[in-house]
Amino acid sequence: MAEEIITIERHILERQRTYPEATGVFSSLLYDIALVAKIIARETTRAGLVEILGLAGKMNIQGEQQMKLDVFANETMVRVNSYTGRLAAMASEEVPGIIHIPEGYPTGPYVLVFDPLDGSSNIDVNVSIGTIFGVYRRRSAEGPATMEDFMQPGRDLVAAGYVIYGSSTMMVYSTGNGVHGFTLDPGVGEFLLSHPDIHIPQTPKYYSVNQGNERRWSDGVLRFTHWLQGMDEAEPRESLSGRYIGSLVADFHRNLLDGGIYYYPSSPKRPEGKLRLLYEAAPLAFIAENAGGAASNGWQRILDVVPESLHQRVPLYIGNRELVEKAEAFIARYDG
Ligand code: AHM
Ligand code: MG
Repeated sequence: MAEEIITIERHILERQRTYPEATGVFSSLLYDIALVAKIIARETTRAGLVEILGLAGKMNIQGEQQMKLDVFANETMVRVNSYTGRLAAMASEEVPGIIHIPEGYPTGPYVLVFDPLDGSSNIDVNVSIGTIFGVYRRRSAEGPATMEDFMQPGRDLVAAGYVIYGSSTMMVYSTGNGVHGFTLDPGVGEFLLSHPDIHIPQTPKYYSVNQGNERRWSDGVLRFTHWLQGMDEAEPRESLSGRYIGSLVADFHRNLLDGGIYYYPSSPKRPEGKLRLLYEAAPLAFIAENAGGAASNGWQRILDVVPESLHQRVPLYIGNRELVEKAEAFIARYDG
């Protein structure tokens, strides 16, 4: 019998039907994000052709130079989602403050957080990049959204996901009911269900960390890494293979499908770590947990960390639960 072909639209709608009280706003929001993904994917694959590469000359809030494609991705997300009446506001890694809905347009019950184009150092060299997003229900009653609407821990996410622009474009999302992956058929412009109900494999294969930072690691991180490499004499194990792309989405995606751990620890140079809680760590932690994995900042579950500011950073350990717990154990023992 032939396999069924399921578009992301149908998948989202069918899930919605299992919630009789659902108004459809949330489903439409997810579909809007899929549209943004398609537009960014189109632009990414044409990047070298349309001379879009290079620096736009602006600095973002993190003091980094923005690539043109970052600006494009950010603007696309904002333009698609500003006028639909589904959102109360947005927050982006590329924008300092809350992105409000323009005056005169209706607001909705959700807020959207996103990293429009993650792994931007990889754009110029044709290596995979990604988009990360999270959706929360607004907390304030009505009118323009407030900071309170964004200072929610990841455990309160109603949906999260990412898009990877790789050898093909994939969108992976969860609403807390399994993790599902869709591959873009560029010919018809549809995301088709290719990876239903993703579970991180029991046996991990890879560890992913920027080994170039090794001299700045704490004892705990160093010893944990030696353990992953099978070099811990007290507790020998089969060594994992090292893989590091430097695009969080791509590194996370590979480890989700093949098993493994990604980590970006804190260091004296970056005491808070590098990655952003709201735009990167929390949404991917939501995906990881829903796929049977885990995510921690080294001592606390990422989904329990309550943000105090929009652009807050966190150390991140994410992937197979057993490995994340082991990282916590090494950190507690040697860095405590
Ligand atoms: P970005 O949001 O500015 O692209 O930074 C986040 C990226 C992640 O995708 C990646 O895992 C990490 O930074 C790589 O950092 P490093 O080059 O320090 O290893
Ligand atoms: Mg990023």
